Amino acid sequence: LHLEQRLPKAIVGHELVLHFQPKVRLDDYRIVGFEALVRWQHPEFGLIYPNDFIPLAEHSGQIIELGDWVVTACCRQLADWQAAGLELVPIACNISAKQLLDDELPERIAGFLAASGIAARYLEVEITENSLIESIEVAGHVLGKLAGLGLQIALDGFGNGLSNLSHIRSLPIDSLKIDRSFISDIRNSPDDAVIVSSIITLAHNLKMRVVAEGVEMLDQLIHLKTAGCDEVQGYYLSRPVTAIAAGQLLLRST
Ligand code: G
Ligand code: G
Ligand code: MN
Ligand code: NA
Repeated sequence: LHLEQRLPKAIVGHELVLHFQPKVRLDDYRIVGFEALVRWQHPEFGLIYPNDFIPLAEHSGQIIELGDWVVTACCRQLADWQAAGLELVPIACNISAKQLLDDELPERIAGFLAASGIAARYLEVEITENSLIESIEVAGHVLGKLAGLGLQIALDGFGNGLSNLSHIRSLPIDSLKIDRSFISDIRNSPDDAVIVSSIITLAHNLKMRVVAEGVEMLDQLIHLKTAGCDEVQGYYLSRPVTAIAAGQLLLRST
């Protein structure tokens, strides 16, 4: 496919787009945030999903440039909504391991925020525990700087991968996103239900919010609300949508 060779051109040539998936608060069903998910609008192959090019970008190092594009596009989106008079909610972007090892990332993000006139609390980063393996020292330092700037930090896919409870003690984490593998069968699997309620208790006792991912059915949502989960994200509420559709959802939600 030669995707890797074309990627630099895609980054500078406006072929990347962000879709946005709402996070909904279970107290009042308002949208309290969005997750930005990158797509590549390829002139020949059509819409390409991140699983088909993020690994290539990580391997080649282009993830740094791509990641900067994602953050600037999130800042631009927030600035557009602010200019339109919408009440802002944070946008979260997914950050790869390589980005977390780049100790100049916090300064660049601070620059993107300043250039767009957006307060740091409206930008969130989602990291996975797998991205902490290579160097917890450097990654912890970068996360500390991001948190110091005022960004929110979410731990993505929690409970899956290489979970290590010392991470949530030592890192500045604001919310846990329960991996969707625990949500899919929550109504029928007592084990999954116990794991989810234990994660919720753990998070709340550590003063963190809990978001459930991959909510596809009403009965899952009801179960999560009863269990005290704070926020939900998933196809039942909305698929990831274009910027225009996301703005309309936000306008109707507030
Ligand atoms: O949107 P979709 O569910 O297909 O995303 C698949 C994977 O791609 C998810 O694990 C998601 O975290 C990752 N992903 C989506 N957008 C980005 C991005 O902007 N940067 C990075 N590093 N990963 C992303
Ligand atoms: O790894 P991460 O959590 O960042 O990935 C988010 C991915 O999950 C995106 O690719 C998004 O399209 C996908 N996603 C979002 N909601 C749902 C859902 O309800 N079910 C499933 N199967 N995937 C979802
Ligand atoms: Mn994510
Ligand atoms: Na996830």
